[in-house]
Amino acid sequence: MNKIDNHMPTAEIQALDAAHHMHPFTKGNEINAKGARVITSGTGVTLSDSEGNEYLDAMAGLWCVNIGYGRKELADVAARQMAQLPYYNTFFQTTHPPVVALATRLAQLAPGDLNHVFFAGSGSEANDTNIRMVRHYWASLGKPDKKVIISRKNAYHGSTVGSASLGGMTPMHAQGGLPIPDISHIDQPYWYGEGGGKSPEEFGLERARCLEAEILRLGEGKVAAFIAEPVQGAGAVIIPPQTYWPEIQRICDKYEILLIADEVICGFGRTGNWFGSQTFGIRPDIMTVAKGLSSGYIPIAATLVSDAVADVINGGDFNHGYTYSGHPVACAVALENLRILDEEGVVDHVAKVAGPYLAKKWKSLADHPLVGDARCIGLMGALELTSDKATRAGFADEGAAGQICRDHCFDGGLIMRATGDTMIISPPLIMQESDIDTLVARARSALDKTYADLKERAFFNRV
Ligand code: PXG
Repeated sequence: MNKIDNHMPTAEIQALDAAHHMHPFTKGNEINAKGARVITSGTGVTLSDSEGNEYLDAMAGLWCVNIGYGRKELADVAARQMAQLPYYNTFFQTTHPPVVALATRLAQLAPGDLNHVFFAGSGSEANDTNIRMVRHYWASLGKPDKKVIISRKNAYHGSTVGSASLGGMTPMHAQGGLPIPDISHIDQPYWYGEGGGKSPEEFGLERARCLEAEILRLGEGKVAAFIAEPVQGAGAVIIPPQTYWPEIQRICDKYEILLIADEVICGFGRTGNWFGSQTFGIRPDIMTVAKGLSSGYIPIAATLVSDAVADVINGGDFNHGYTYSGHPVACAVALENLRILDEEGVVDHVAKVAGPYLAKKWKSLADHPLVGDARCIGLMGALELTSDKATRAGFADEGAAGQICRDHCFDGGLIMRATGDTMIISPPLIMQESDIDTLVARARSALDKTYADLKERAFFNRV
């Protein structure tokens, strides 16, 4: 009687959804009144809904379905592992083959000497692990006061109490008593929005030096680590100027601050290398991975740890771990996903084919009257909607233009996200050139319709 399947009428699914399911980051009453869109299946880069509509998914789910939908190999591996050993923990002096194989593979793939892996179930959990690990690391070295973690405004590091505190999203901090103590946030390298008349290079250096200023303000003896995404994802695909990361690296080295690269979005090919750290020449001490690790087919995440940090942590008990740390089924699925990424040359495809092609097509959208900036790197990109290209002015009703555009995208068969008035994409990495043509054509059509709507609704009165 309670079976929810694809044959149930959409309205019935929506009614049950409204009655019982609470959606993340959503105005509950609004979605309940309207009825959620019911997604029922996916193949390649395409999703289908319960009404038979098809969408090109330019968000790869939530920045995660790197190999695309419908890869049966992953389902087969999961079924085999479930039959053999569906679960065992790694807490009590035990291990199992899938967790060993995945840790070994990650150590091979990761840059530098990130040879040690602590598993978690989500990016948020892995970042919570990082908070405890870096503080415990310094305490173990006799420096218990080195516990402040510096992060950035508008960073996204997760939704648990710890990881949301690391993140710099003010609407998240406003709920539930965040942030926890000893986290501090510096300004982000968002040149389009905050760079004013400065060159990107000058601005990148200036924003990197905010880290040095913060370390000096707090005192080097108080700072444990700096955490950042190589490219801010949820913050609206903020690609730092070329000068930013080298200066950040110099500062972390100079002041003995651990550098944590949050690769939850940038990892596993998104920027055209296995990791964003390689794209930007970052040498992290710790790396957070999730999402693309399993292409979202199953929840799994990890903290990758350098030899030096692991040496200290392994010196005693680390009183930390999750029931599902190194879950055998999740590890087996992740391994199969990494095999596909590797053997099918998906990362190279992003670097040599899809990334350059997207760059050419995506940047051509900058000529649209509504677009103030069209930027991308690898297979992630953003369009800044503006009411005045010359001044980069936004709109009086912030976020409304983005939502109008997002709705036109959906109606036109394209899933593109709005973050405020910035449209963002992060499609599956297996996109072919013809998919990119479709993506960009649908995006342009949605922009045209949005522009017409905004004019009609007098959104441009401000300028
Ligand atoms: N770090 C980064 C860089 C992320 O993007 C997390 C950590 C947390 O991962 P989990 O698996 O705990 O969600 C993320 C997640 C959005 C959006 O609106 C982005 C994420 C999650 C939810 C929404 O773009 N990223």
